[in-house]
Amino acid sequence: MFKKILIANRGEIAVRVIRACRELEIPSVAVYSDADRVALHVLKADEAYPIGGAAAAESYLNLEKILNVAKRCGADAIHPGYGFLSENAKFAQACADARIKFIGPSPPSMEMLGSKTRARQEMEKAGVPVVPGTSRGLESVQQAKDVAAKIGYPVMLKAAAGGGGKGMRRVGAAKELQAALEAAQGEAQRAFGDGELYLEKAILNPRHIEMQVLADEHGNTVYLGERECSIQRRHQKVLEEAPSPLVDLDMRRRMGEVAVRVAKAARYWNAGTIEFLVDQEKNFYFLEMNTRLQVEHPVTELITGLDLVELQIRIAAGERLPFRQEDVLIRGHAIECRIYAEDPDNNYFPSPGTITMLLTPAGPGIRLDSGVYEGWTVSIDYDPLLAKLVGYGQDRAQAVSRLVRALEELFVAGIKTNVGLFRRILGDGDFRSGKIDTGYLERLLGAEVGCEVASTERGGGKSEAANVAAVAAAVFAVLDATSKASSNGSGPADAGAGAGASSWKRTARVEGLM
Ligand code: MV4
Repeated sequence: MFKKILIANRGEIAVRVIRACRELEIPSVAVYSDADRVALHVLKADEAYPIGGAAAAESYLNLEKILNVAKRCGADAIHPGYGFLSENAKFAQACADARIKFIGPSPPSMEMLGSKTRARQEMEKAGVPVVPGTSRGLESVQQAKDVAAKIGYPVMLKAAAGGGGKGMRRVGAAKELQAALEAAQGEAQRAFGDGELYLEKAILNPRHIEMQVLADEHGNTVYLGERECSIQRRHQKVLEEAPSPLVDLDMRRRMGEVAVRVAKAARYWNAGTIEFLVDQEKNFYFLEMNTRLQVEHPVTELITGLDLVELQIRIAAGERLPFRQEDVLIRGHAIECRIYAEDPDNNYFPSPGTITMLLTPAGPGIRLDSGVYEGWTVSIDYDPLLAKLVGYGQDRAQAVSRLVRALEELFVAGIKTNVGLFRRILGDGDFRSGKIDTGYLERLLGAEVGCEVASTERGGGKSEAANVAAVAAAVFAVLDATSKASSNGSGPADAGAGAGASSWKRTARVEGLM
């Protein structure tokens, strides 16, 4: 087993990895930027070292600084968490070159799956169902038109180096194709330094369902069930659950076996996630594989009883999987709410500031993976995820009631949060009956009165003025939060629409005490 693990990340996921290290009795090492000197992960780790400026490029993305700390403090493994360097094959290779174990897959696996066209080629070869389309970079407008005519419009243009919806475009007809190709190629070139594009048939109103896999370095691979991730906004997941209300035993087995085939085709090891698009007839298609631990891993942990981070560490240390596929049992239901420092009244823009009061939920079936504490100042430099509130129950209804109860217990003051959004989703009839697809959240928010930006977008062309106004409001929100940080004037964060009268009364009572 490792002697010391460095966590190349921050926030709730760094805290999550530190917890696993503690249980394994492995000393943990935090790294932190100038903005994170008193961050929760720094307070909780056994050792902590500064790595540079607040900008991620100067700290959490700086592979040399991180490797230098690892060498200096004697860490023999690095856990990358999610985001930052977690899917960077060059970083994984640099770790190997420094004889430090990267807790994740091999660099060649990461490279193969990082190129979406290469991944499609390999998966087609392996007999994995992929969305009809091209698996090589598009070479001309004419070629794109020929393929699109054959598979039928609408089609999606995607960046080979992209993923997660970045640089994606929907094309409804042949006459739009040339302009879309040129725009998408420029965008991909600027965003990823690689303009390669491919084309897929557009699946209408798809669901996004992903399968967790775990593989050891000795060729054993298992699937741990699916997660339903259809509740997203602008490619940002908001709420995830496991199992998916759509998936029955037979579908789970078929998707799981395909996921294992994907992992084996990529000679994959450690934890990974295979993303599928599911159409209205419940056909599923491979989309991409994420080569990291995901934000939403806790819902899988709750329904399987497994500790994914502990297993990641054991696998990286060369251990064999301690169970077989037939030993993996799925029991109960789990739902995760991603609590963000966002302003629901300002188009869910990041809303940094100091948390002046924090009351956290607990009790039966509640798990809170948090990266913040009362008094902590949420900065604008990073993703504004504060915590993940996860509800678990014997069935979906119990998971929902427990979450609703926990959301009532949660109280955050000083910053705005998206907590009110979860009250709406969990109380919504379509959600409760499992009628969700990737358009669900836009529909729910679009139906909201006074949601002007969203309704403008639904109407077609984006309003430049609305975007400019939103950016301006966000800038003012930041300036405002800074100027009155000590006046306690920013008020309760979670008393938004739908909170109900009792919540307002409670807010008044708590404020009266402060
Ligand atoms: C698609 C699609 C429809 N058809 N591909 C967006 C994220 C990226 N991983 C893939 N995405 C999509 N790819 C085809 N051929 C629709 C989406 C999509 C989506 C997917 C998952 C979750 C939310 C989404 C929201 C809009 C579009």
